[in-house]
Amino acid sequence: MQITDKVAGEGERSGTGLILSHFGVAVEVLFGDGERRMVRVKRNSGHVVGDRVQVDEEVLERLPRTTELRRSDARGGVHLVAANLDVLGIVVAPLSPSGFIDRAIIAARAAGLNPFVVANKCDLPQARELYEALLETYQGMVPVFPLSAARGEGLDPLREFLRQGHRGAFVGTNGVGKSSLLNALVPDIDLKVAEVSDYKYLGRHTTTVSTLHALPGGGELVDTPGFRDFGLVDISCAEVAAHFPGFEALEQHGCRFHNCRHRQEPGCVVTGLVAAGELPAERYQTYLEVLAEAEAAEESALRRGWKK
Ligand SMILES: Nc1nc2c(ncn2[C@@H]2O[C@H](COP(=O)(O)OP(=O)(O)OP(=O)(O)O)[C@@H](O)[C@H]2O)c(=O)[nH]1
Ligand SMILES: [Mg+2]
Repeated sequence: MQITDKVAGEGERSGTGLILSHFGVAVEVLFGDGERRMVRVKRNSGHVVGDRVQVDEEVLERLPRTTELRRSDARGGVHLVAANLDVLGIVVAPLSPSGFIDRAIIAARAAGLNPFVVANKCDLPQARELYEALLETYQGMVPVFPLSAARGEGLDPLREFLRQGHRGAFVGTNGVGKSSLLNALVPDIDLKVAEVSDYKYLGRHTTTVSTLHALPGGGELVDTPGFRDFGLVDISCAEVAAHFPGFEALEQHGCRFHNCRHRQEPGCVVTGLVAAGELPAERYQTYLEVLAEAEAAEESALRRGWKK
């Protein structure tokens, strides 16, 4: 599918299309023949980038979604990142906060998306040691692409991966280089990127609206505004354990108790791996943190249910 720059006049077209971007009271829709136009929507319509829609004149109806990726922020607000994705690109750079990758992987897997990690800014001297550790932790569990968007180095393996017809989104904290990466992958777009390239400037919000782009070699990617916390939404404790990166052995060997939370239960595969030195204690600690968050969320959902 080729995304063209032609924008048709309002009210001229009907048919099914794909939401490319969302601007408060209007969405930009791409129709099957490559034409794009803005269609008005209610401010809190709930439509997001990646939604398939049926448009009749000015009436827009959302079609059923195959996937939905949600996250919560530090204040408990729930955000829908995008719809109908099949992969999620988690972008990191030196100084990215820890914890983002694991939560994003769990959320992606629970939503039926295959996560991958993009380790950007490989040109910075701080990157080497950091990314060696990152590869050690995640290689073999999720694809990891170390690259430099600024220098255009290391992009081919990522292009090859996306070419298989994937539709994904880049998520990551502010300033990790999501938009820079999109600009490098799609030569005819010019997304706004932060002016200061200093790796310390991770706190600015440069991108404010999510936008979907087709890659010249195949595949589609959504550039999203950066955010600091990938809070989990409606993820059960069982899902945390099932999707935690490093717990893949659980797929083959179950624990003694089917509802094992991998704390002190006897016959637990995970604590066995930690004791044998096959799972780093640090990784296990991270699991316990995420598990505690999921338990707290489950309990507060229960309390809300009781109050009804
Ligand atoms: N050294 C270096 N700098 C980079 C690289 N990629 C991006 N940058 C710089 O990092 C800064 C932030 O890049 P953006 O692409 O705006 O980051 P973003 O993730 O889209 O940020 P938000 O839109 O705020 O979420 C810019 O000044 C880029 O020039 C890279 O590979 N190496
Ligand atoms: Mg950006």
